[in-house]
Amino acid sequence: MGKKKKILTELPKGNAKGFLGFPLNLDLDNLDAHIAILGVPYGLPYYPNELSNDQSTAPDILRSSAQDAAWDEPRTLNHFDWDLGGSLLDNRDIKIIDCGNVTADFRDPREHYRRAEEVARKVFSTNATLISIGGDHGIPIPIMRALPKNKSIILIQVDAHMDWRDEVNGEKEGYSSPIKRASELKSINSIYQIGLRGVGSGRQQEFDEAKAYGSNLISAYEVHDIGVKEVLKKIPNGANYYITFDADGMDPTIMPAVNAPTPGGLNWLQVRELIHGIVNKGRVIGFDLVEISPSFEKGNTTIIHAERLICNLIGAMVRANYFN
Ligand SMILES: [Mn+2]
Repeated sequence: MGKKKKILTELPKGNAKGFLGFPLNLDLDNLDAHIAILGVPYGLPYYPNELSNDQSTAPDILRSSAQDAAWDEPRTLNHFDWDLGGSLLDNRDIKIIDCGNVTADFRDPREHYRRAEEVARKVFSTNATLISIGGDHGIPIPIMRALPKNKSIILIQVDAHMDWRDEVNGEKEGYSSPIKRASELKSINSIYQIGLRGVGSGRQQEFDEAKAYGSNLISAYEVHDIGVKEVLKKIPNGANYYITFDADGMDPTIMPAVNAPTPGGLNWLQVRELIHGIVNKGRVIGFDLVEISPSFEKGNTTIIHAERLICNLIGAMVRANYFN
């Protein structure tokens, strides 16, 4: 008898379609895609009741509540998109697969991260770009562990918070620690943290550690002051990039569904310009969008911005000739 095969991902709950109507396919060993979309619902909690937190519902809600899902025809794929100057995939032969959501084992909360890492490694090994939907800000920890070791990667974080805690309540892989854990990875060669502001879990010691590492800390106020073009000039060209995008990096007036709404965040124009700018510098090999807490949503505003953000990312990568 062979070893029972682990089920790494599962279909979204209910009758949800793949994100933007892209085909759902759980066969990760035969992945045939330029871009893989993946739900990663669960972080590692600081309190027992936080495992199945509000953020864990975001992948399915993004699939089912995106504007595109409300239309009776797949407009996003076929209609002219003014953000991109044409249709999403520019009439090119680009394959996008929604790989479903990473499964969990309630008897072992860490198993979800092991599976997320295994899925991410499979995707990266095919050279597809991975777009992960969280989940809280713990979920990039296993995904970044799976980043190819033979490429030097620049990490770009958009976030109100530094996320440099070594541990909280003994947990080293929760949502306050992704950048600290990234700083320990050999594959990450430099870090740019954009949108910092307000008060979070970080203290003076985390600030000092981030500075000692050489992380490039760019506050939201600096972005507002000097503009995105100047911010982009600080980031080297011609590299591989991994982008981790915390929804609270954007202003809470346009992304209200977050646990830590903080005034002064990036606006839509800034975020759009930043994403297009990074995509055109080199190659984005992975992106995650985390920390959407749907119970705080106001009028689908957060989800619509999230959807547009991912469409701008995809459309920019296609036009930068990533896939042909
Ligand atoms: Mn964060």
